[in-house]
Amino acid sequence: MANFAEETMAWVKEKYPAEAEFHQAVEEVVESLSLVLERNPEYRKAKIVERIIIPERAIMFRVPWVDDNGDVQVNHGFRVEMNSAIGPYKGGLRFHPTVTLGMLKFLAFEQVFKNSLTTLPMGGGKGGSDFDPKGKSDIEVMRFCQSFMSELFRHIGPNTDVPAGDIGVGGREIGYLFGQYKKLRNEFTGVLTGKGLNYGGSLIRPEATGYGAVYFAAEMLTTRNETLEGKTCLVSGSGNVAQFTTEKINELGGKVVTLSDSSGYIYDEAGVDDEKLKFVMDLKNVRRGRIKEYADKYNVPFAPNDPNSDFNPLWNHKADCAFPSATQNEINAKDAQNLLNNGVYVVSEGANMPTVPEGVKLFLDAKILYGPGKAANAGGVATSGLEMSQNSLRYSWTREEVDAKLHNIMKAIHKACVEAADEYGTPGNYVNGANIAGFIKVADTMLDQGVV
Ligand code: NDP
Ligand code: 2IT
Repeated sequence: MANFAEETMAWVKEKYPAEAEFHQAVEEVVESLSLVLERNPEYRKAKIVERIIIPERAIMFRVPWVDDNGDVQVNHGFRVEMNSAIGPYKGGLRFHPTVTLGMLKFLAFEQVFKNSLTTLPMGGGKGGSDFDPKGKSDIEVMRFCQSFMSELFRHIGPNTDVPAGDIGVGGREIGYLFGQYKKLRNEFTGVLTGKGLNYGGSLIRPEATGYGAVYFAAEMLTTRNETLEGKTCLVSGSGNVAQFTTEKINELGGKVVTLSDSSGYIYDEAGVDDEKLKFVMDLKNVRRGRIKEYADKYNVPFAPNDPNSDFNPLWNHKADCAFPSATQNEINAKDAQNLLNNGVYVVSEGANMPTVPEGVKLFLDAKILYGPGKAANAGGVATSGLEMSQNSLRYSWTREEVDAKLHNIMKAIHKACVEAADEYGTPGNYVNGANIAGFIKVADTMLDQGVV
């Protein structure tokens, strides 16, 4: 069956030569599936893997807008509707200059398995634009979002495709996108998640990805009868996921000593306590400033990114846990080795695919507690699913209710990963566990639904 993985990758690389991140995501999954495909020949016969790899639909469109100087700008817009076997397409929108169709295909592909793991009925999708919200005025962001939605609206709907946030898309952007959708459709409906609390958003949705990644780490630690109490943690990023990862680590008695953005990172040996975290939230969510200001305010070291370095010094500090929460491939092989050398034995990925394959291999060989993104960061989309449920009910659950459901979902995901890893002969391997458990539900459904 190793042949199947090789043949599939040769086909994917030939068909989509420029989509390196997509190759990486597909390769990890097909490598996990060899025994599953051997035990279930009906999946091969029905070409389930090939059908999961090809998006059901990929939409690409022009997004023209006018900047504050009156100059016309134009960006690319995309929505990849990857798989709707188990529910409407569901997944975030990313606004970042690096966005391409291939990048979104990797994210949509990961989303299919992640959403399957959540236990909720959601298919997989992802979209976005190469628009960079950094440095833009609120009005420019609004004009961009309105133009983006002027095309996207005809492809989405509460039972069809439900976008949400991701890098560069938070509450502000979701608000503008929702406003334009409502205007164009003349319909108030739960078509986006991550909405404001006044208009159908769910409590805990902003917190959910970070909280979920920490709950997942805590679950992994329980397998060794340990908790997060007293653990030193490295966190990257300083956006939505990093902020609420930090909040939950603090609540559970851990200490976060690093945060970063694309300019560099801070190291605070005393820990980013709740008061300092409040400063970070204001800095990033309101003033939209750079993390270096933290170093200036609290008199701690800041290291700017060194484009000539072959490792990221953020991952080279003594610690117990790492929560990569910025972006894909932010932990290279050297960083992974540095983490191991520094005593890190828990890695819970808030970001999507933050570790390169050689790094993943190092973690698996070292038998540390390594929770891959599609399991560890599934709390965000799971809580989006809970937002959809509340919108359908025209009701809101309390903070405690949503948090309890999120916590239970993260425990269920952890259990599903452990059981699948055991059943397929790789105990403790959460990568195989997540890929296999996520795949089987989608594959069985596709068999049930026929060749569509
Ligand atoms: P935000 O836009 O809120 O924050 C992103 C953070 O990562 C910022 O600090 C940003 O720095 C940094 N960053 C982004 N791109 C790069 C890059 N190329 N190099 C270095 N730093 C970078 O996004 P989120 O916190 O929402 O997302 C973070 C990660 O979590 C992503 O991988 C996302 O896909 C994943 N994720 C998010 C979920 C959610 O619910 N939001 C759910 C599941 C996963 P700067 O501001 O300087 O660009
Ligand atoms: O990567 C992800 O899971 C997200 N960005 C969240 C998707 C969602 O629909 O909430």
